[in-house]
Amino acid sequence: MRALNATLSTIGAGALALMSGIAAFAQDKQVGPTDGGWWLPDAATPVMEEVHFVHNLVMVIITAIVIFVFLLMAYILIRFRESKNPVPSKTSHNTLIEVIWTVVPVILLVIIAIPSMNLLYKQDRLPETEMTVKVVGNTWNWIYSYPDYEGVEEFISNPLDETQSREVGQPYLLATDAPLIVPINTRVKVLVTSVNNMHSWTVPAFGIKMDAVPGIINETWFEVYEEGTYFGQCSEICGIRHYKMPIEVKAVSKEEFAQFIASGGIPEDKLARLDGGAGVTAAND
Ligand SMILES: [Cu+2]
Repeated sequence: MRALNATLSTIGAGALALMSGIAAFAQDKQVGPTDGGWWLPDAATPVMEEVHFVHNLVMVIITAIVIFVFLLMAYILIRFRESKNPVPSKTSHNTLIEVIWTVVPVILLVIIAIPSMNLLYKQDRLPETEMTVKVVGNTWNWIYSYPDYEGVEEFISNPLDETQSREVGQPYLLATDAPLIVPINTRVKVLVTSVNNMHSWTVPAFGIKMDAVPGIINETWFEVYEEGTYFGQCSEICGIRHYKMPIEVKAVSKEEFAQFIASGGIPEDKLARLDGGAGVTAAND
């Protein structure tokens, strides 16, 4: 699947793929929107790889259809224009053509439907997961916790303002004071809910967009391949500061994650590094 995806992506976005390949060697890999970016973000999880595959497959099919219809229309306009074809044909029925224009779209729909259904199933059905994180949407921040581990407090992940983002060298409206920390190569179950209005926990590189609804716990999963910082945003139109609900997930090695949990699961507090920073707040303060 990865190899096929790579080939399809190269057809569509060769230059972009090359650029992100170079960026992957950077020390602290950051995955989020890029200036002038026009393709999907690099896949960081198996689900996103499949999103890429289905997306690229549909792109190839619809491009072929558009080109075919365009050429057919051009041919008809030129070949059957009034001056060239003064006596119009009275034909209104051709069985072979009718069979073709019914059967070909059905075949194309089946070709699209099979991987689409597989993808929906993969996104919806959780595999055996190795750990759980709980994500709570709260107007206007996210609350993260690790229910599997005792003595690990839940914490609030607040957005950084423009000056703070610049000072820590991370993108404004994507950077937070305390990222969600997860280990790489680990299947993580994500429980998503909200304490007030509806939000949506969306991390494009993970292929995740899960609604956070008060009174309901939705679940999804991811398994990150590579260490790095992955950015997302709330993507529900939840209110006036909707656009200020960034999501930052830091994928670290399993050893680093074990250390993080052993030391009480206290997130790296970026605000503490800045003058006048309020510091990370435990959610139950
Ligand atoms: Cu929101």
